[in-house]
Amino acid sequence: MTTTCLLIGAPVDSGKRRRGCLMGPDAYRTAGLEQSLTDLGHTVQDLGNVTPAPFEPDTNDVQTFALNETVAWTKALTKAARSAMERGTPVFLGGDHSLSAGTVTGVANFAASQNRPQFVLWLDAHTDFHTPHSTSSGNLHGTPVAYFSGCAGFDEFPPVADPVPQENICLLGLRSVDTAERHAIQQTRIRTHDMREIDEFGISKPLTAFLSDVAAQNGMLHVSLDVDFLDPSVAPAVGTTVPGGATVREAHLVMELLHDSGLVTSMDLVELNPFLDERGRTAKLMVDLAASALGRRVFDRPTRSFS
Ligand code: 6HN
Ligand code: MN
Ligand code: MN
Ligand code: MN
Repeated sequence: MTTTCLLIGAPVDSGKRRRGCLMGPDAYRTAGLEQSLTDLGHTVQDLGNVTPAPFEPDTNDVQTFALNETVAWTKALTKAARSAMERGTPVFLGGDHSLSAGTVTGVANFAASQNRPQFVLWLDAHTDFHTPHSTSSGNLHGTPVAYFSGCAGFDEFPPVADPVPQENICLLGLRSVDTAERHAIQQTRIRTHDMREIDEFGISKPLTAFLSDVAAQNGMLHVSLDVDFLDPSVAPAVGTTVPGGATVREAHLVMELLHDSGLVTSMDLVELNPFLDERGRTAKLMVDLAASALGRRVFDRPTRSFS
């Protein structure tokens, strides 16, 4: 199945203090994302980079760093995501994870217009379930899941028209969860799968269970891939490395299963900080993973018959 893939740069760098994610979109372009997807037979359009809505300079960065800028990005990306869904399968090139406050609310708004439920697969070491009130780092890249699922405490942000239902959210790869997030998430129906579970039972088990539910409800599926889902030994270009992450093969298997499912309707590639990369290896791995999600495979797997 070929797809119209829309590459949309989201050089958001306001979600944390360490700079560099603004270079992400160009790193993906340099690593050959467009060609990789074209080689799979897809129609690929690079729509360039989104720019934030106008915003007042942030003067008080104590409780939440760069709040106005992040709100401005959220507004612009919600719009960009909503309209891209009319035209194809958007792949958002981050940018830090605060961008998903915009992309997910935009795609969920489109799903609602189609009377279809929105689902989100969150591939990340972290839950990103803080609110602007619970965060101790003040870094808003740690908050998008709470925002798009409709939690209170985001008064400065646009209201969320179509919150993603908790039971439609699957967090996979967890290994660094702050106390406030742990307490909050345990009160929800969000599906959480930590690395311990993945080690013991394999990564395909929770994923295929989730995908069956998406399919059964004719859902739309947004996949948000944080670089730190991967083990830092294979993906060093991220500011929030946590040891014990997914291997190259575990990550590819996730992407291959996603492609086989035919359910993915939008995707984010987030948290790549090219300033921290080693000769582009993390950018290239992320491009390869995106290609797997869009159908790259070593061999077709024909049904074998023994007669
Ligand atoms: N990410 N929980 C930490 C914080 O600062 O709130 C880390 C957040 C990481 C954000 O994964 O995109
Ligand atoms: Mn994240
Ligand atoms: Mn993370
Ligand atoms: Mn925190």
